[in-house]
Amino acid sequence: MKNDWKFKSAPIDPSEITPRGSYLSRRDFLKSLGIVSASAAILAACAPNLPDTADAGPQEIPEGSLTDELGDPVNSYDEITNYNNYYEFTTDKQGVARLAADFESRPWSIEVSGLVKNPKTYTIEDLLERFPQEERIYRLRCVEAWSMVIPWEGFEIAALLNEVEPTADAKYVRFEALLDSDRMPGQKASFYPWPYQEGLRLDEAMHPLAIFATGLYGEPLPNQNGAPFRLVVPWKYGFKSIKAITRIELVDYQPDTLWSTIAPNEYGFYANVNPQVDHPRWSQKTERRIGEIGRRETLMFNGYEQDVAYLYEGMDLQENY
Ligand SMILES: Nc1nc2c(c(=O)[nH]1)N[C@H]1C(S)=C(S)[C@@H](COP(=O)(O)O)O[C@H]1N2
Ligand SMILES: [Mo]
Repeated sequence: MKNDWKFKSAPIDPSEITPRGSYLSRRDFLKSLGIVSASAAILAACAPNLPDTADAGPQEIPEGSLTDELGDPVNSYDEITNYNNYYEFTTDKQGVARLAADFESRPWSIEVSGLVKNPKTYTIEDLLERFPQEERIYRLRCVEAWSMVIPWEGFEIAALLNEVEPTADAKYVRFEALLDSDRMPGQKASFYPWPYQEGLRLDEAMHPLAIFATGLYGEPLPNQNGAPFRLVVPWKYGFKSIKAITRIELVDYQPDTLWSTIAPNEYGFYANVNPQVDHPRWSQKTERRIGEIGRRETLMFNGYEQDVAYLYEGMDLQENY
């Protein structure tokens, strides 16, 4: 199923529209200029001091050359890395990039435990080596009614879960982010019940659209986007896609989540994108695509309805928001 699986919502396989590798990553771009890889690493580390042409990431991608399966162009690297929600650093979306710039995402390990036959602690290097990384161009729809299109690199959650083998009792997957207020200054705000945590039903986590992201635009994941390892669940509101994961636990109960703990009437466990279910304080019928003027209609399950609707058959989606 995995290899020949195609997006049902897509009229054409996205890889047929925008072949993988049709753009140059910054590393390849630097290579094409004759800059060797050792100095590329140094250049990357010093990027903020470089002139704009070398600084802005893969700006060599012709505008609009990469699209999602609906034909929407990807957002620019600049937009994706300078407008972020990441409360462990700050609640100011335009301030995350600067505050996260010096975050050390190595060494990093991810403990997988609970109701599994093969519990294991992986380093990020293990995961990158073990699971082939592929590109997935997904819409990200924030519960705050803005959205972007992001070219992620990563691998299916199912690949990792199949390796640790959930037991028959496992019903949900619980994800926990790093807890370290020395490295994440926003965690000094004690209003939030840190660490950030999230959860999925096991069948949601096993869905081929649900991935762990390790990169974007062909580069390692930037700190502000959740380096080195985050979840991406494109049919759900962005807050489900937890960044900086350090623990994954298979459990037999519906896990608490940070947002449903703070405001259960506003942020449910399911958090499926749904234009028919308004947030108590605003409408979810439309959204603002970053970089566009005006608003777009919000699509059921963020446009992935044909792929995921079966997961919720017979469920009341007004109740299970
Ligand atoms: N650990 C953690 N993960 C998080 C958040 C956060 O504050 N902390 N914010 C979430 C929200 S609300 C959104 S919209 C997305 C934003 O992802 P991006 O900044 O990569 O676009 O990350 C989600 N994951
Ligand atoms: Mo969000």
